[in-house]
Amino acid sequence: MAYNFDSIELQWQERWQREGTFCASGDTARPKYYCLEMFPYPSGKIHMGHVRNYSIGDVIARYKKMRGFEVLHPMGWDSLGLPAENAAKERGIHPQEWTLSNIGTMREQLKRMGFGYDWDREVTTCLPEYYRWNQYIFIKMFEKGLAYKKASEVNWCPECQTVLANEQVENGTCWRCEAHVETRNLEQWFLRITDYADALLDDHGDLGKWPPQVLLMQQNWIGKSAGAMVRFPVAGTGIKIDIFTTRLDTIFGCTFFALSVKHPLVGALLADHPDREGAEAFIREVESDRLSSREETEKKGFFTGKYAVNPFNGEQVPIWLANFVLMDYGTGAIMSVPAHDSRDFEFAARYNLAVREVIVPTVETAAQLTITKVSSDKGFLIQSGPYSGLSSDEAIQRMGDYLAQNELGELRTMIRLRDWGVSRQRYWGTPIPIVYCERCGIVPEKLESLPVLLPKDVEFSYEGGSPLEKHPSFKQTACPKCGAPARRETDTMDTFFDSSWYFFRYCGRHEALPFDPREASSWMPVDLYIGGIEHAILHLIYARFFCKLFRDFGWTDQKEPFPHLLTQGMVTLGGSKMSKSKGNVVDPNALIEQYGADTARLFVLFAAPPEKSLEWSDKGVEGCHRFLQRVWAFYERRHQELLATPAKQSSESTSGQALLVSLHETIKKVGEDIEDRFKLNTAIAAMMEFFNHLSANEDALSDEIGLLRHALEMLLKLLNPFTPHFSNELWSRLGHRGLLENEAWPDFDQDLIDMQMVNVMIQINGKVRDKLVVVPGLTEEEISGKAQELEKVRQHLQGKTVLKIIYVADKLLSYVVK
Ligand code: ANZ
Ligand code: ZN
Repeated sequence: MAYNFDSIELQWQERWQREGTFCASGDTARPKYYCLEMFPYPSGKIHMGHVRNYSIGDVIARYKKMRGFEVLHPMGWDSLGLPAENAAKERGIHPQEWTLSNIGTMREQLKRMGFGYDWDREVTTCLPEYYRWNQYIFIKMFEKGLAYKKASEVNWCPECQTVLANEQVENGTCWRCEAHVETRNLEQWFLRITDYADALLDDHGDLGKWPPQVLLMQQNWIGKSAGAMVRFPVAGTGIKIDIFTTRLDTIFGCTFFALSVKHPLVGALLADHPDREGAEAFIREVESDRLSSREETEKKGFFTGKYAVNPFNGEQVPIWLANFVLMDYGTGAIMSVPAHDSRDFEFAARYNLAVREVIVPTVETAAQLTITKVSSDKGFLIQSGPYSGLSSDEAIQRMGDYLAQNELGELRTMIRLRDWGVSRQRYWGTPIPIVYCERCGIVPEKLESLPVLLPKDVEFSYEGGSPLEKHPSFKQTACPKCGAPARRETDTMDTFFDSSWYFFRYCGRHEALPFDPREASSWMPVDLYIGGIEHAILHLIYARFFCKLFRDFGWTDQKEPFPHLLTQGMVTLGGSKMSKSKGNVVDPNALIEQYGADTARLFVLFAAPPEKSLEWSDKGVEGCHRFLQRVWAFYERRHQELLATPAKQSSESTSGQALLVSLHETIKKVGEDIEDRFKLNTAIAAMMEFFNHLSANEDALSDEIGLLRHALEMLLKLLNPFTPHFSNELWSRLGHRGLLENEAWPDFDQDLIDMQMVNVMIQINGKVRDKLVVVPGLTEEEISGKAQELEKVRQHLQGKTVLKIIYVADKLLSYVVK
């Protein structure tokens, strides 16, 4: 009978579900293992990226289960957010129906892949039973001053009368109506993540199992720099402006001063400017440049007519408005040192401003005063009054002392990270549980009144603000404090809020808290978190922030939620990422229909190591399928004998011994590859190699059926995490009633491996260059293939022609080369 994956796969999926094979229990003596993959956005159906991510996680989860761990492997839906709202506008489907129906489809697809999830713990963020806890957490944050409101800028389309996300602004115009986008100041909600900036940085020490580039990206995102704040008075006015610099040592080289057009003192500086209109036009221009592209535009400036006084030497330098000074970093004002900062240099060149060098690389070069190119390296000071001759670091300390003593500023550390703006003027999100009362001000909803339900009867149109804003009664409520008529907040939360704590929720539900702290303390931290590199910054920083916050709330004792992070590579076709817009996608459904879930799993795991990108290959898929067919055919060929014979774990014959060695080597390698940075591809290669060995010796072993049975059974155990339906099917056909998932992972016998291994010397022109330690009985091709992977052998063969190869089995491989 042929390998009929369709009926096989459905049957095992049903059995897993029936037996609750993957339901985790917190109460066991077994050690725990929490394996987590990033939950998907339910956009319609699963794509290859999901198949890959979830196949990797499933192998690890199943492997750990066979290793004796109590495994938690949950799944859920990150199901609030803009696409549902767009679908509603475009197709007239309510976001809730669209989302829940997508979830239904995708859940079935995941089951069809055979992924072993504990579906009892499924989390769906768009349901009130989940988002009510977003509201609860928000209120707790509000009570501690960690959620607050402040005016902040948003993109505003005057035609559509609505707020636009950055990605909805195309070249400064609205993506929908092409009207010119403006910025507006709106009151918005923020979370005080900056309070946790130091903890987020310091605890990188606990994240040794994260990819270094992810840590670096987070570090840059938080952007902590040591520097100084310096107060510059504006000549002839009472105004003083603070700047932030990382290079206080260059202050004698400051030849001009620059301000963001958004700086609050711009108005005061320009109050008596003769060309007010020119100034305003400049400000508008910078604004629209900023909206139209995120790339660095050319440097532009406008002279304010005012001068700033350098507190170190009393020098007056011109104050400019400059487009490269950002308001949301530092103080929004800078001292410009064109000799040592390339942005300042570009600006100075354009507007003909002075350039004065004050840092040289060595003490000796201090005498030469020629400026060749901008160097921002630290060095030694010149032309810097009493500080000349000092090293940069020494000068920074002394200048810092001077600032502090004279109250002109101080040494200070700045961070780039901003508080997290969580307000969204949208419908399909968690309503922010706040009420505005004329008498009481900003009042959080009462905890016992949660959830603040998202009303279903809303109108989806672009005009006139968000659907909640336009809803006839949602806004009208009573003040939770005094009962007077009051207005409900109509902003909803950023969906990153939802994904910042869902992994706590999987641990267990609770009546009065977002999750069960007792369950969480037994399951957390997540032992392995697997997901795309695109979440390297925001999601992972927010989730780490929430974990620290929950620790301060007393809900967990964890500092870090994910001590081990695996970022899987993308799936490509024709060298570029599979994407609908490029039209280069392979639909997982088609693949399952043609080859079955086990082949699909095997291919995505075999074609590349998890963290590398994976190029799609139909040939590769076929190759994996053929492998399974060959194992199947082996069973078919021998099944009557196999069934009639008990497994035997030893052998007296040479080929029998060689098979055992190869088996134990394979058990060892597969386990080690999985444990060592999840080299699932080489683990699969080892199993394929083992099966080749087995089938090559099938005839030689035809009177050792018990041994063949043992070998096949062990192979099925090793394969089980990768191709669980296939493995269980053959396992049961061999007469076993239980599931392979409940079998222990096989042990290997190192003594047996050592005893049986042979040393094969590799000679080149009579000289021994290296040796191979291998199982006995390998062919010349197998040995020379392995030999050519040895570095020393490769070196000596490079550029040479092989004239002759002599092979003495299990002893010597000798090359004669010229
Ligand atoms: C003078 C100077 C001399 C600077 C020099 C650098 C090199 P990081 O390291 O990223 O923190 N800067 C400060 N605030 C800015 C703003 N709002 N927009 C644009 N640039 C700003 O960068 C700090 C440096 O970036 C500061 O140090 C300042 O330029 C500039 F040889 O001051 B520096
Ligand atoms: Zn009130």
